[in-house]
Amino acid sequence: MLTLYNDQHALHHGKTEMFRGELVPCFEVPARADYVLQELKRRGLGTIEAPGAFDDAAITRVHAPRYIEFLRLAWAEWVALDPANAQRDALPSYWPIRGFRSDVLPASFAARMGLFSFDAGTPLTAGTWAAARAGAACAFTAARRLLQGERATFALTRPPGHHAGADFFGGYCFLNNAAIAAQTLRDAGVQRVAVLDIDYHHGNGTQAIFYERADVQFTSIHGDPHTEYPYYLGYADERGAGAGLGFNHNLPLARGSDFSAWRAALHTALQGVAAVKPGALVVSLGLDTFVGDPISGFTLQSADYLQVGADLARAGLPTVFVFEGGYAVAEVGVNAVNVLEGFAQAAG
Ligand code: OKP
Ligand code: ZN
Repeated sequence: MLTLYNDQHALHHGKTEMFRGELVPCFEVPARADYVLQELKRRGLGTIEAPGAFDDAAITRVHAPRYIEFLRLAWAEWVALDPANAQRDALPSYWPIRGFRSDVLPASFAARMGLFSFDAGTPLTAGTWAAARAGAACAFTAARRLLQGERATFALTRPPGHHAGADFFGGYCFLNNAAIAAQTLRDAGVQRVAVLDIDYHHGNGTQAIFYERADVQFTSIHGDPHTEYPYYLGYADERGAGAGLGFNHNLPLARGSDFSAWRAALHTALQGVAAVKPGALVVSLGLDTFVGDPISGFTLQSADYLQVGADLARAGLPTVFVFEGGYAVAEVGVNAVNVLEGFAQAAG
C-alpha cells in the first residue's frame, strides 16, 4: 500500500485542552503519527512518499472561504492581541448558539474563534494552518494516486479531520481530510463515493458536509452520542436530507461494546456501502476503538484490526485510508498498520 506522509504534521502541537474545568495536556500529539510511520517502516508495508503539488482549490471545494481565511490568519491575529500570546495556544471562550447571529463576522478575534468552533478542546497553535494545509495536500494526493491506479492509499497525517465542518473546527480537527479526499475523487469523475468512518467518535463534520448530497454516501460506526462525544450528532435517525435522503447511515454502539458487536455493525455498514455501488471508498481510520484508548469506550484488541482490514478489502473498492483518532499513543502504530496489512493481504 502506498502511504502519503505529511512531514509537516508536527507543526501543529497543542499544549493543553479544556477538560473538566482544567487545562490538561493534549491527547492529540505529534508522536501519534511518528508511531504509525515507524511501524510502517518496521514491517516494510509498501512505500512512503511525500504529498505532491497542491493548491488551495481542493480545500475550497469543501470549506467556506471566510473559514479558510480565518484559519490562515488566526495565529497572527492571536499574537497581535498580546505579544505574550506567542507562548500560549488559542482556545475559544464564546459560542453563538441558538438565537445569536452567525451571518455577521465580528471584528473581535475571540468572537470569530467561537463562531468557527464547537468545543474548548481544540487549541489553535502557531503551526496549525501549515500542518492542516499540508494534511489536506496529503489527502488530496492519496485520492489522486488512487485515480492513477493504486488499489489503496493511506494519508498519514494529523491533526485529524472528521469533526471539521465546512466552516468550523473542533474535536482536534481543522480541515476535513476525508471530505477533501472524497471531493477530489468526485471532481475527477468518480460518480459516487462512499465514506466509511470507523473512528470511535461520530464524524459530525463529514456528515454535515455531505448531508444533502446523494453523490457522497456517509456511514459511521461510533460511540452512542447520548453518552459519547460529539454528543449533538450521530444518531441513527439521521438519514440525510433533500437529495441526500437515504445516503447517511449512523450505527451508534453503546460504550463498552466489544469486537463482535462492532464487527456486526461493520458488516451492516459494508452492505449499505455496496448497495449504492460506489466507485471508491474513503475510510476515516480512527484507532480509538482500541481497548486501551484513554478517551474512548470500545474494547477492540490489536489483533482485531487485521480482521477489520480484511473485511474492508472484501468490499472490493479502490480505497483511500485517512488517519483520524487513536490516543493510546504507543499502540496506535501497530493498530493502524494491522488494518492496512489485513487489507493488503485480503486484497491480494
Ligand atoms: C477526536 B477524534 C477528552 C474529551 C473528548 C474530544 C475528543 C475528540 C476526538 N478529554 N474530547 O474523533 O478522535
Ligand atoms: Zn475519535
